Amino acid sequence: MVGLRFTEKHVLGGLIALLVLTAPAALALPKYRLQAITQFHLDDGSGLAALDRRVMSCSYCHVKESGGAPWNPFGEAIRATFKANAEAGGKAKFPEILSILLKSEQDADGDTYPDALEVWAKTLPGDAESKPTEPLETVQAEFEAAGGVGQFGPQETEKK
Ligand SMILES: [Ca+2]
Repeated sequence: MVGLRFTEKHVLGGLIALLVLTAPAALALPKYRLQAITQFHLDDGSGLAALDRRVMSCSYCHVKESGGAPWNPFGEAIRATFKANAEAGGKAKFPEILSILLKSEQDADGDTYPDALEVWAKTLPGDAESKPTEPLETVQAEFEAAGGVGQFGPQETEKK
């Protein structure tokens, strides 16, 4: 009996290890998320960290916290930018796509604050419930004074 319990323990341990290895679907595309965090300058101990335990939640672009389909309006805007670029014969990668999208001055979630402005204000561009508290004109002026959309261009290190 002692020997059997020993074996059961091992089987159980193996199952737990398997679950730990296969469970984090949220980490399916960590590259995109890490790239966006860097490109959006979100790794500076800003207020966005309060929205998730890790600086940028998967729900920044996805509907579900576990990532994957479906996407929220900002995630869909990224997908649409990828599609338009490919259809035009472009081969833009993720950092360039983000830059193209933010420069296009779209407002994915329709809360009147353009995506680039929300990225800079550290609110969620794919959630209309999340937006800056100051008037649009004020935030826009502060954003331009701080360098505008140019600061969200593809990072130099990614071109190497
Ligand atoms: Ca918005």
